[in-house]
Amino acid sequence: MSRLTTTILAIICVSVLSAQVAEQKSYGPVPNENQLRWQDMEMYAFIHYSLNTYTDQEWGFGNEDLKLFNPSDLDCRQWARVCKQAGMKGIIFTAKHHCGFCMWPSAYTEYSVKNTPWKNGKGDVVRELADACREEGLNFAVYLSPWDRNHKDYGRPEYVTYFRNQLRELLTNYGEIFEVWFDGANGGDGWYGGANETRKIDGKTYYGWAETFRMIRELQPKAVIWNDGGDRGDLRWVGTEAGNVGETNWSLMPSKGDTPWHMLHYGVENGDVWCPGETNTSIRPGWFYHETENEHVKSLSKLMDTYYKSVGRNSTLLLNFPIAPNGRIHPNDSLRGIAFKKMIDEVFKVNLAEKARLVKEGGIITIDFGRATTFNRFLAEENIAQGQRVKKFTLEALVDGKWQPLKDALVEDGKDGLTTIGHRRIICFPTVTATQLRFTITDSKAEPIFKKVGVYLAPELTADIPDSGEKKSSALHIFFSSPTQMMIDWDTDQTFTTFRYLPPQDSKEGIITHYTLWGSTDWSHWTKLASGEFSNIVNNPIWQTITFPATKLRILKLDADRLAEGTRMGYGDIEVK
Ligand code: FUL
Repeated sequence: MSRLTTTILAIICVSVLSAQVAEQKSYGPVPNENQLRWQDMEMYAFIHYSLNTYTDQEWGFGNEDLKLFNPSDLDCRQWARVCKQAGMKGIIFTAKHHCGFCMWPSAYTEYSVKNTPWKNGKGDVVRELADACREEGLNFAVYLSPWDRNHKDYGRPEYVTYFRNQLRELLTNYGEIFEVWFDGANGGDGWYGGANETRKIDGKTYYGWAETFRMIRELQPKAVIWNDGGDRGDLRWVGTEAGNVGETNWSLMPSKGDTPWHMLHYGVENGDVWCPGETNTSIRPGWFYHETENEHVKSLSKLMDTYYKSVGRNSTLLLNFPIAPNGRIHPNDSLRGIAFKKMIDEVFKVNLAEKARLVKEGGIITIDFGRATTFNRFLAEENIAQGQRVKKFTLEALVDGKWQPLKDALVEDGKDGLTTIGHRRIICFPTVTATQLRFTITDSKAEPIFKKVGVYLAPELTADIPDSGEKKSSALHIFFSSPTQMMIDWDTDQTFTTFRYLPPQDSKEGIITHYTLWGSTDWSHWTKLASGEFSNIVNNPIWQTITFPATKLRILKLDADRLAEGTRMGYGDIEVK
């Protein structure tokens, strides 16, 4: 063999070997710069404000009167200040919700602020908010609903052009945009320029997302794109609006194909694209402001629970603050938001691991405090720029000379919750006093690379007032005259003004989306009390309140005009007042 041949062979052998090593080390996709910057924001606000604020609705039908929009005290600076003090790093604003009303004077529609009495039609809420965010050092982003219940062409190709034109306005006229939020919700029916009908579209093909995404990349190269399936954007919805992502949360997804709920909620361990989860929820039950919810702003313990189940599970938190009819964030929401940030700071003020001795042997990190130390939170962060590598770990505390296993107390179904880590994983457990804490990586895609390990003692928070467990409906005589008709009867005439419906909580089967409510004193003459839609009830299955003029009646009849799924109406609870 000549010298040259030997050298070539050697080169081939070395490259084969290094290819094998590289293969062993490969751990899948990694985030790009935009995704990294976005993930580091951790918490940012949603702001829901539209004509719905003035009609007490969650979804407008598309024909709401423009005269309704005339806030007395609209102050975007107040929104930005509140959000900043609540620890939010940016704001995503509902520039257009499903009703089609534009919060900026779009050149492409008459259904916008330009035809409202507010500032004699010269106002632009998107501009005021974008400016306020910049002044407060917050990032700014837009929500643009693809579903438009106002537009006459919705469902036809012309609408997609209209949608892109609007998006172009938002992406060119308001400075840097950090995220573009499209909403997957679509209830079908709408006003549609007076047609008043149901229009079905195929969400995967109708909007031509690939072309829209190209336009976003060109106009806002630093923005991340939200999506809930279909074409992969840069981040994903986590399949619920309740404020939690799966305790196992991979930032990976398959680049093609459908994304059933479990993929959205838990990510996909061996997915081939980086597509991290964003947990969105509201500080109140609804997304829009409703006076009846002023006393139902989420408690501090509920918000902390949300923080642990989002930011503490390798997700970001998108927390919604609705705007009240006067044009400001209600004091109950702002106070709670600010208290939330103060509590996060309090919990993570002192990292007990900093003063401890850290010993790393193989996949085991032992944190030796040197003396009995009391704690109840553990935090770990992987350097996600190098991928999400850890698959499983254990945590043990050395208490009175014995190692005791710890598990995530927020995971309800018997699992220990000690799986992936990613950007940040926080494990909450009952307060323990121990001299050492042992963190063992038991399974990993490749050598884990940590950015931070922390141990904390969080103050005890009074839990939410526990539900008595008793259903409000247990006091009622309820029966069904058909699978879609519920009757409630009383022995004597009663005067009522309110009917409340809690949908089934564990499945979409039987959830009523459209209803008619009737009352009678004699079983034969029925007065229609109300009819309508429980909007967004599937994604956000909270109590729904129907109010009607005070009426004397003995029997109530609820017709389920449309169900989300199934053929038999269901309920979690019912209240009549
Ligand atoms: C949902 C919408 O239908 C709600 O109204 C709200 O905007 C929420 C953030 O997304 O899917």
